[in-house]
Amino acid sequence: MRLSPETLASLPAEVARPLYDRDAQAVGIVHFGIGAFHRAHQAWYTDAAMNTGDRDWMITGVSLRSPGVARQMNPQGGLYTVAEQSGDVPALRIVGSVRNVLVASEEPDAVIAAVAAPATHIVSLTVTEKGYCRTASGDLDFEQAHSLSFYYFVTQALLRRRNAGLPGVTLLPCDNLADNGAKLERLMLQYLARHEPDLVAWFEAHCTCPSTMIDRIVPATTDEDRAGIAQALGGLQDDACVVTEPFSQWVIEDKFAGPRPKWEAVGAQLVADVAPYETAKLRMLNGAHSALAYCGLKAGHTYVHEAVADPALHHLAETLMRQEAAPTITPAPNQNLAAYADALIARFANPALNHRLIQIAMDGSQKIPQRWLETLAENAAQGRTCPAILQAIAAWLHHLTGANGPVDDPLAEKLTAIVNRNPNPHDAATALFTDNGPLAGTWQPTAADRQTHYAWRMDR
Ligand code: CS2
Repeated sequence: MRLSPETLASLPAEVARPLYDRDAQAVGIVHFGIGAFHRAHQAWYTDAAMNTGDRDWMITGVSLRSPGVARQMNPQGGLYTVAEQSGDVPALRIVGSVRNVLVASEEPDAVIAAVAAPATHIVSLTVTEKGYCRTASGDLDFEQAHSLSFYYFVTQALLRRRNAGLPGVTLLPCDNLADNGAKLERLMLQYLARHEPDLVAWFEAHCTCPSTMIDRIVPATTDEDRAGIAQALGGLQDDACVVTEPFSQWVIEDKFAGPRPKWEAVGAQLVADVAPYETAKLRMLNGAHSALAYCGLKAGHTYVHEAVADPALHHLAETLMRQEAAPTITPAPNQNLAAYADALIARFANPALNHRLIQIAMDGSQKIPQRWLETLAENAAQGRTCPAILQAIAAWLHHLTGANGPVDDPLAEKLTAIVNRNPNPHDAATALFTDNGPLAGTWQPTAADRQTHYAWRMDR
């Protein structure tokens, strides 16, 4: 038996469930990229908001290509479990905010209709860093942004909205990019200027793209997780369940084109400027995560909690966060970066969360600029080097040799070719980070850096 609206009543009493009448709520949000992260984060906040009485914020999820999530969620009427893990017994909650999942490659018209529907006010995105289809210089890569990208679907729907005299929408990016709202707005405008120039002025007048900082550690769900959750659900199978940590944070720029859920009533922060939170999160949490991933894999570890328990890597993460990243951040008045670093180390150490280093290691080319290179550049401008990040770069170069298995990165071919052609790490770094290299533009190794660490055969 699967978890579904019909079987909901038979769940054990300790499992929390939606307090609202799901069938009586309209869809107000269309979400592109309905993976585990969205289910444990924005959909979870939205469910909580509806639990407090907020109405009509059901979510239609969209997968661009893969039918996997639709197959998991639609037979369950969109219901799924969020399991918060920290000790032995996870806290379980059934989330009810997802109405259905559409697969864009199979039913493109339904996706356009969902975004164009009068009740839809927000189009949110977790399409990963590479899903924004950017060139190395940050412009839209028109080859990638083709008819199966969110740009296409949103544009087609906005045309319909404008022609029908409907209001615009808020485009809400929830991916780990610096200044994600401004970036999305710029890319979207480039897409429109090329494909629907008549829509540019309407978009500027009727749509907004707030920036957001989103945070919750969500490892990929395993078969073992699914088996454990089925047992806790009294035998009901949940193919769409997600496992996460108790912590979550969402800081949102208060710049909406129309109505929005009262997310602030359930823990989100609506602020005028997201930048200090976003910068701290990307450079400290994600920066340390990526360093632990590449250095941890090199040292033979599998999970984040194992890597951070290794004294050398613990020291590396501490140094990166406190001595390299934190000095580049101007905190918001209520933000304490030392306390933030303490909390991050504790979160990484959560032994109940099997967060694989290899999951974090993927798509390095898309992550490294905002996680490491901006920190390196800002320190270089002050005449400082960053030995921890340089060591992490060395470990990334090592990863690119195929040392940890096939390289999962949209630029894999280019990156591995550079590393194989340049066995000397200094040459490899020069080819990657300078001139027309795939990561050129944010930082380039200085003379002092060259004397510091990054030799991938060096010991950690
Ligand atoms: C991780 C993030 O996979 C990764 O690259 O660093 O997904 C991280 O777990 C989240 O950003 C935490 O909010």
